Amino acid sequence: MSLHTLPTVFITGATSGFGQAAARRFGHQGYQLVLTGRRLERLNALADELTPHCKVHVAQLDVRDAEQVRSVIEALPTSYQNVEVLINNAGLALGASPADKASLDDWHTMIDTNVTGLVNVTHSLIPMLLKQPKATIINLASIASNWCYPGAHVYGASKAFVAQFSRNLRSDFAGTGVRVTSLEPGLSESEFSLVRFNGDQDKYNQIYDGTNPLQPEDIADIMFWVAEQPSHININSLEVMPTSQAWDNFKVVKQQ
Ligand code: NDP
Ligand code: 8X3
Repeated sequence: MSLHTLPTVFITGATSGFGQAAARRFGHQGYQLVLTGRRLERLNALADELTPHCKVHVAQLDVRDAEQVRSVIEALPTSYQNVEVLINNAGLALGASPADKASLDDWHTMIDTNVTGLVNVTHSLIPMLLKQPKATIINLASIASNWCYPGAHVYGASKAFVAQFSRNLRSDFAGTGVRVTSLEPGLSESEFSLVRFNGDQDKYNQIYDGTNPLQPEDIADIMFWVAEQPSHININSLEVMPTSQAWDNFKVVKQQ
C-alpha cells in the first residue's frame, strides 16, 4: 500500500507522554515523523506501531548534546528534510522541595534539558523550517512559565525561558512562513511526575488522585490544531489546565 505522505514532524521526547501522543496524532493523519529521544527501544516500538499509517525515521538523541543534535539533523534522509512542524517537547522537572533543599545537579539537568536542549534543536532546524512556505514550532512551556508555586524554582524559570524564547522567535520570523507557539499545560498525567519524584509511585498517585488531569492525547489534539491553523494565523501562546486546577490565594506568612 502506498502512503499519502504529508510533510515531516520532528518530535523531541517521543518515548513517552505528550511526545508519544503527538507522534500518534500526526502519524495517524499521514504526516512523516522524525521520532527522537534517549530510549531507542521505545522509539523503535512506536515506529513499528505507526508504520502502517505513516513513514517514520527514528534517531536516538539526547537534546543536551549540541554535537549529537547537529549530526542527527545533518544525517536526516533527504525525504525527511521537509520538516514543517518542530515539537520541542523533551523536558523534565526534578524534585519539588524548597530551593534550599534542592540539588544543584538537578538544577543543572533541568537547565541543560529544558533550556539548552530546546535551543540546540531549534538552532539546528531553523534553516530547514525557513525553507517551508508554512512551518510551526511548538515549544512545550508550562503553566509554571507564568505562575509561581513553591518548589518550582528552576523548573518554572526554565519554562519561563521557553515562553519568552518563543515570543522572541516570533519577532525574528515575522514575514516568513514560520509560526511559533508556546504551549503551556497545567496538571497532566504522564511519566513527568514519576521522573520528578524519582520513580515514587505513591507520590505520583497522590498528585493525580481524583483530579481528572489533562491526558497526553488532549495535548496532542491541541498541538495538531495549532499546526493545522491556516498559514495567516499564529497561536502565540496557549495555556491550558484541567478543569479541576485553578489559582489559589497569595501566601502571606508571619515575619520571623
Ligand atoms: P514525560 O516524562 O512523559 O516525557 C518526557 C519526554 O522527554 C520523554 O520522552 C523523555 O525521553 C524526553 N527527555 C527527557 N530528557 C531528555 C533528553 N535529555 N534528551 C532527549 N529527550 C529527553 O513527560 P511529559 O510528556 O508530561 O512532558 C513533556 C514536556 O511537557 C516536558 O517539556 C514537560 O516539562 C512539559 N510539561 C509537562 C506537564 C505535565 O504536567 N506532565 C505540564 C506542562 C508541561 P527519554 O527519557 O527517552 O530521553
Ligand atoms: C508541569 C506543570 O504545574 O507541575 O509543567 O509545574 S506543573
